[in-house]
Amino acid sequence: MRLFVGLPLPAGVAHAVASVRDEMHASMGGKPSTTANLHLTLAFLGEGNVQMVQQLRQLLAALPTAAFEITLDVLGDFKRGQIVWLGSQQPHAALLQLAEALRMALDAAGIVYDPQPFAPHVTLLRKGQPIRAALLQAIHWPVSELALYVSESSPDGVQYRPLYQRSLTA
Ligand code: 2AM
Repeated sequence: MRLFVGLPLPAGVAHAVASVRDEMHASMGGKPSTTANLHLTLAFLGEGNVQMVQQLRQLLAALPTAAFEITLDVLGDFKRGQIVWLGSQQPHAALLQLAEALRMALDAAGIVYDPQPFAPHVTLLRKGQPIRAALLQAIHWPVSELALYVSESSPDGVQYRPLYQRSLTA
């Protein structure tokens, strides 16, 4: 099982992000994320088993997390357009704290994750074109859910399926 922890987008936010994705896809091609797959990765865990999923459920349930809001207002890319994403001009302290608390809990539990520095973004499409970072009309995202996902491949493409989901409290 290929696992990661992320923030799912509520339907209204996913809809707004999907229209930016569609514009980018129309202008540069590439392989768009499906609307259902849109999310922000907090930690990529890689291969895991059932026992690890159980451990992760407990770990995520115990995270001290409060709801917060993210503003998505910047379009950018990694690896010269291999990943085209939507992110935030300003870092959000609550988001960085949540990612840090998660990483500390994973460290304490001995669960290995991709150690690259946290670079919050929502992937719009892959295999696109290099772009110049641009400001967009802000999309306000009230973050109120956290999920453990499994990445599953099928003939229809990759699907990110939540195995566990919890609310963040207001
Ligand atoms: P993304 O966050 O840029 O979209 C499942 O593969 C998800 O985990 C994807 O959203 C993917 O990219 C993210 N991810 C983060 N680090 C990864 C890594 N080292 N390998 C694969 N996917 C990774």
